[in-house]
Amino acid sequence: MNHNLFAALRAAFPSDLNATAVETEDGLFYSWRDLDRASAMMANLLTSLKLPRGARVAVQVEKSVEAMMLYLATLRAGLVFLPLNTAYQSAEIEYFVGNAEPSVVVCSGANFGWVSKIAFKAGTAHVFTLNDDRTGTLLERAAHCSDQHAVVQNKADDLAAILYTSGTTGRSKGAMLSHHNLLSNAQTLKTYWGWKKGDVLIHALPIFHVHGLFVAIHGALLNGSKMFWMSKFDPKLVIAKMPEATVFMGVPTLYVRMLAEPTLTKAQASHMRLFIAGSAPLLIETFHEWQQRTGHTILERYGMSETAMLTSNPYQADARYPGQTERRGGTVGFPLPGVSLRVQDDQGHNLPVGEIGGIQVNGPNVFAGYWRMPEKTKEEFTADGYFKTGDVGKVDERGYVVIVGRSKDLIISGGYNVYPAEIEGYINEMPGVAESALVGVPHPDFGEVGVAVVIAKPGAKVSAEAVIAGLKSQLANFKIPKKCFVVDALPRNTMGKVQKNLLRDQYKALF
Ligand code: MCA
Ligand code: AMP
Repeated sequence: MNHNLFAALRAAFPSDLNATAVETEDGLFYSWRDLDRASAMMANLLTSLKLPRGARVAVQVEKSVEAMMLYLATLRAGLVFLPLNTAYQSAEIEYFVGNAEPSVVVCSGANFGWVSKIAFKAGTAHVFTLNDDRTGTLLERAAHCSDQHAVVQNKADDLAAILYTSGTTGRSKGAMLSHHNLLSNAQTLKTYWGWKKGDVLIHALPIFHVHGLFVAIHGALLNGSKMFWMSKFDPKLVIAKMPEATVFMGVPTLYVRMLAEPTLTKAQASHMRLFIAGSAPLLIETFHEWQQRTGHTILERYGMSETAMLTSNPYQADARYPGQTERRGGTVGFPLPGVSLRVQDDQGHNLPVGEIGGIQVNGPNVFAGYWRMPEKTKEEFTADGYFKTGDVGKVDERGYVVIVGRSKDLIISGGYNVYPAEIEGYINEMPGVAESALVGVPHPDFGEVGVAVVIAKPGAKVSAEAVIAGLKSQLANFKIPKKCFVVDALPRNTMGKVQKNLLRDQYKALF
C-alpha cells in the first residue's frame, strides 16, 4: 500500500474532474483536473532534479493556489515540504535554511536576490521563484513537464513536512511530520467534524502553518469539497461569501474582526454549517457574542505544530461521551479519537479529573521528533512515549479539556507564536542595553501582544523608539513588541529570576 498523503487526497477528488475545486477572490476558477495536472507538472519538475530521498523543499511565497499546488507536488514527488512565514527576514531565513539544508528553495521574485544568496551559501542547488500572479521560474520550468505523474511510493513514517516551531524552549526546532501523522489526523477530523457532500470551505488563513495548510486544505481535499480562496483575510469578504459556503476556520482574531462588521447577521450566516476556531485561546465573550449575532456556536479545537489536531469540541454525538454534544466555550473539547491525553504534575504523576498540570499526548498524529535534534526530542517526551505539550490545563468532570496557561514562555499574537527569548536576545545585543524582558499582555484584536521592558547599562541612554526600530530591521513584523518601556529595574524573586508575572500584571491594561 502507498502511504503517500497525496495518494489519499487524490483518491478523494470527485469523479467529475471538471467541477470547481477552488474559486479565488479574483474570480479565477480551478477545476480538480487543474489541481491534478499542475501538481503533476510541478512534481515532474521536482523529480527531474534527481534529489535524494527525504530532500527538503523550502517555500517562502505569498499565498496563492499555485503555492498550494506546490505543496501537493512536493508530497506527490515524495519530498519534504518546509513552509516559511512570508514575514520572515534574512536572519530568520538564514537560520531555517542553514538548519534544514533544503535542496530546493522557492521564494517570490521580489526576494530572489537575498533569499538565493542565503540558499546558495547554505548549499541549496535549486532556487525557483513563484509569485502570487501565476508567474515565476517554477511555473515557467514546470510548463515544459508532463502533466502525468505517478505518485511516489511512501511508507507511513516517511517524512512529509517539517514545520519550524520553538516548542517549549530555545531556538526554533523543525517538527518532523510523517505522511501517516498528517493523513490519520485529516481522516479523524473528516469524520469528527461531519464533513459531507456539498460542503464549501472559506479558506482565509495563511498556508505556512498547521491551521491553514493541513487542517483547512486537507479537510476540503479529503472531502472533495470546493474552497473559496482568499489570499489575505478580509472580514467583509468572508461574511459576503457565507451564503455560498458551509465551513469556516479561523484564529480568534478573525472572529473578533468579523464581529466588528455590521453585515454579520443570522440571515447572512444561515447557510453555514460550522465555524471552527483554534491556534490561540478564544475569549468566552467572543464565543457568546458570535452565538448571539449569528445563531452559530463556534467549535473550538486545540493543536500544535508537533501534533496537528489534538482535541475538539463535539460536532455531533461522540459515543465515548454519551449525551455530551455541547460545544462548550472556554474548553477545547475532548481528545480526538486515537489521541490519548493526560495531565501530569512536575513529578510525573498522573493527576485526577479537575486538577491542573502539564498536558501530555500520544497518538498517530504525534510527530517523530525534531529535525537533527535528538537530545531536544528526548527532553520533550516522557519515558513512556508521551509528548509534553508545554500547555497547562485540566480535564473537567465531563471529559472536556480546559487549557489554563502555558509552562513554555510563549506569546500567541493573532495566532502567530512569538518567543520572548528570541526577541530579548536581539534587544540585549543593542548598544547601551543591559537586559530586557518581553511579556504578553491582553489585546482586543490580537488576543495577546508583546510588551518589551528594557534596562539600560549604567550611564547609557536607550530610547524605546530605537529599540523598536532596531527590531523592525531584523525580525518578522508580527514579532515586534507593540510597546516598549525603558525602566530602572526588573522585578526579581529571591533566586534572581525575573518575575514576568508581575510585569504582565503591571502592563495588563495597556491596550
Ligand atoms: C499582523 N500584525 C500582527 C499580526 N499580524 N501583529 C501581531 N500579531 C499578529 N498575528 C501586524 C503587522 O506587524 C503590521 O504591523 C500590521 O499588523 C498589519 O500587518 P498585516 O499583515 O496587514 O496584518 P493583517 O493582515 O491584519 O493580519 C492579521 C491576521 C494575521 C489576519 C490576524 O496575523 C493572520 O492571518 N493570523 C493567523 C495566523 C495563523 O494562521 N495561525 C495558525 C498557526 P506594522 O504595520 O506595525 O508592521 S497553526 C497553530 O497555531 C496550531 C497548530 C493550531 O492549533 O492551529
Ligand atoms: P504552534 O506550535 O505554533 O502550532 O502552537 C501551538 C500552541 O498553540 C499550543 O501549544 C497552544 O499553546 C496553542 N493553542 C492552539 N490551539 C489552542 C486553543 N484552542 N486554545 C488555547 N491555545 C491553543
